[in-house]
Amino acid sequence: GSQNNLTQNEKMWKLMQSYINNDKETIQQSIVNHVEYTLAKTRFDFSVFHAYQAISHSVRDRLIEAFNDTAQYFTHHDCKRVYYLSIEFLMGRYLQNALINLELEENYKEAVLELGYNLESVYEQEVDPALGNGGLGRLAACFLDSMATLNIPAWGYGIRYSYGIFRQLIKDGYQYEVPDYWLDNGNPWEIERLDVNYPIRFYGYVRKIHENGKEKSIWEGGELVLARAYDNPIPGYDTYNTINLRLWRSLPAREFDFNSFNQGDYFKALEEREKAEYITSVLYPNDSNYSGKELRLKQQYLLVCATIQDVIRRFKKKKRDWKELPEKIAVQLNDTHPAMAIVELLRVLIDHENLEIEFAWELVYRSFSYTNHTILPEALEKWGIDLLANLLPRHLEIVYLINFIFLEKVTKKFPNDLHRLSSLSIIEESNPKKIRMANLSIIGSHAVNGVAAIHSNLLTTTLFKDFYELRPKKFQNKTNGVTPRRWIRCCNVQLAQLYTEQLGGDTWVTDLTQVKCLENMVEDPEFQNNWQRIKRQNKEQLKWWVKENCGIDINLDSLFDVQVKRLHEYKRQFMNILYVIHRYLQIKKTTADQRYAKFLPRTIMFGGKAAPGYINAKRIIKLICSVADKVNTDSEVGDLLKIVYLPNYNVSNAQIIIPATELSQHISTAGLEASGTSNMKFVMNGSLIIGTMDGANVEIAEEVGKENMFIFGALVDDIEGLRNNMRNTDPSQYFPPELNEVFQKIDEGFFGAVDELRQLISTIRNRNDYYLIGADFKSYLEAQKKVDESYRNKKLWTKMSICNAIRSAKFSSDRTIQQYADEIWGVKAFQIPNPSQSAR
Ligand code: CJB
Repeated sequence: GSQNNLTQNEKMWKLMQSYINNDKETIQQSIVNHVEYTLAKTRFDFSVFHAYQAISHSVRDRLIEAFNDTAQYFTHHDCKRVYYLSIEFLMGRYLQNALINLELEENYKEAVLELGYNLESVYEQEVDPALGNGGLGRLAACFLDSMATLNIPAWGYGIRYSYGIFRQLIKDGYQYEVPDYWLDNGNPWEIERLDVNYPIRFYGYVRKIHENGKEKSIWEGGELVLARAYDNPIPGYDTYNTINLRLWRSLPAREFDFNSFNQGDYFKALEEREKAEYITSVLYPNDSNYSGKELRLKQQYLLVCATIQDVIRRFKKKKRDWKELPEKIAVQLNDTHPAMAIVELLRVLIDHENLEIEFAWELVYRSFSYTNHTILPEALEKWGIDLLANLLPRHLEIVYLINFIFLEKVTKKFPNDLHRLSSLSIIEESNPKKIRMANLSIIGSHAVNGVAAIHSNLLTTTLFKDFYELRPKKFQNKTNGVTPRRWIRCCNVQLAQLYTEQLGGDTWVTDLTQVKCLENMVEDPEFQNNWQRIKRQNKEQLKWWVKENCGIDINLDSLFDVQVKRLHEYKRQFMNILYVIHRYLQIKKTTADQRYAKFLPRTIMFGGKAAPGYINAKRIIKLICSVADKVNTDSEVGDLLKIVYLPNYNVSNAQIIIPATELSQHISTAGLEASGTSNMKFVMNGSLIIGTMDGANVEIAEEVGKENMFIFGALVDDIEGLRNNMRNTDPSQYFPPELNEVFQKIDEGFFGAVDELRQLISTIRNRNDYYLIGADFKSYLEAQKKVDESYRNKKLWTKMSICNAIRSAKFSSDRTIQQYADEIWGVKAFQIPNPSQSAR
């Protein structure tokens, strides 16, 4: 028949035209097919975990189809692309998010139920892909969701670590780090690209040759490894667009060194090659803390070098002039970790493509932009010259070249200003000299942004002041945001339902400003009842989680008070637990008959990982756990006070913790938390904030109203004066009496672990309270008192909670990404038509 007359291409097209259907039977058929042919299991002998695997593969099929169509569509329209480069992507579980974004959750729920499985328990089977430490990596994940949803032609680029952030065990009050080999059972969400491999060079030397009267540099020798692409489809919500997160894995190079295999030691030579795999083995578990390890620089360069090759290959697919580059690509640097991409692109343009340096440089900085995420000095990357000279010799030469050209321009504008010159220079004139990656990032970018208004202001007035004076227009603010898909729609299904009912539809999921319309429900008794019911059900869920994971019974009627984030002195979990001790001592001082009248029951929960080498952070965990031991077993206290350390805080348990929280703590020393993003998630889920005027708290207060938050503590402008005061005051006078009493109890060994805990408090007691716990403690106490008063008035609390949630629209990452797209990237949306909605 006519079939035989089709060309091979036409035949394939015809077969592919049968787009996947999503009725119950087709879904079930595809799941069963995967059980049989992908897992090679019999239908009668498979567990809920196999169900998870089969279901995921069936969802993956649907993702891949949209993913391929999207990529083709972008290519066909030759649109400007955004490349979001990040050393971390903290994605969390895929399955539920994918189903919700594809709007297939109901279909699958039904289909799976008939096969004998409850979809929720299937979700629980998935390990968290935890390729990030905390805020920075999670921000990148939220951004991908928003870029897909807003139909922006964007790709994420990162590293496929074999080991994500370690799993945290708490035993006898101490943190233990267990390796997270998350790929153990395979990963249905990725597509291994056997045919996308790029060579990456390390070490070697630069040879100079002369060609047409010009000097040319050739970087050669050293070691080669391969970077292989693994693609992770990212579906948008309420759109067919599905973008890509491309992660690189290192492998031994295909070319081999004849000499080493000829020495006779075959095994030794193989061993050398195997070392290549180690580069992308493990995520560095430091949050906001730089450590100048060579392996880390190798990871960074692998990411950068593979990505730039990929970007250039795509740009060159069409024949065009290099001058079009900044009109076709926008590269966003998520902090300085991928900043070497600036040098790498310039290197390719001048060494391989033979462009003139001035022309190439203009293409580079017009293409790049850079986001700063912290002003903490210990987090700023500075690579030693020797390390760089050895690992990336040509890049070091180019850095000097960039610096020379840049400083010449500065000198013209500010003659005889050596001080300014040395602060702007990429090279820190220390011994040994260092490369300042922040300076390189600013110089190589057309836009630089902070992540909340207060933080962006600090950048231009302190850390990057001199750069700001040079190019004020380069500096912008992009207040962070979080995706309402994962952080409302997925994690708080009941709240999502309430919104959908009240608003008569679910378009709020992509336009959070709609929930503002519920202002008129704030006083509505029925709405308030629904609100309370939802919070209580979420609290129940957390109660079970705590019972199962910590063995502790918590009181459902108590105020759920939560501080979950990485352990860090600037975040002041220490201050929180010192207050808890104070509260405990007050309860003990009250006679039994008065206790319940005087104190409100509270459950205070902490969670978060400490970097393995961060001694003080680990001591803070020990203090929290020691206090918990004492208090939780004190029969005089009963359920008036319970303290819980939630082990292994991660994205999937955040999805349980956050919706159940009534009060969340964001209490960093003013000026030190660049933004914070969990504060946004808590507010969206109706938690009230006790917090300082820091990071995005400031803007949250503007949106929800100060009267709906518990704000306390020194303002950023007070900090310097307070530190001076602290250093000049006798410690016994400096700390308020309530705090001295707490210190004394710890000193006495009341909570055990006396040596360790004494060392911890001695770090702040001896005129060394850098994070100003002593200065803020009094006002923290007052804020806590207000919390209790407000919670006593259930109606008032509910009202405050509602106001927080319905006024949180600004903190949707959709708003953030739209601003990046308009004000930094200059990209437009390209929405691909949904084939199932158009005639085929
Ligand atoms: N941040 O998570 C990190 N790691 C760093 O190395 C530096 C900063 C955090 O980034 C978040 C996203 O911008 C911020 O919300 C948070 O304040 C900051 O500490």
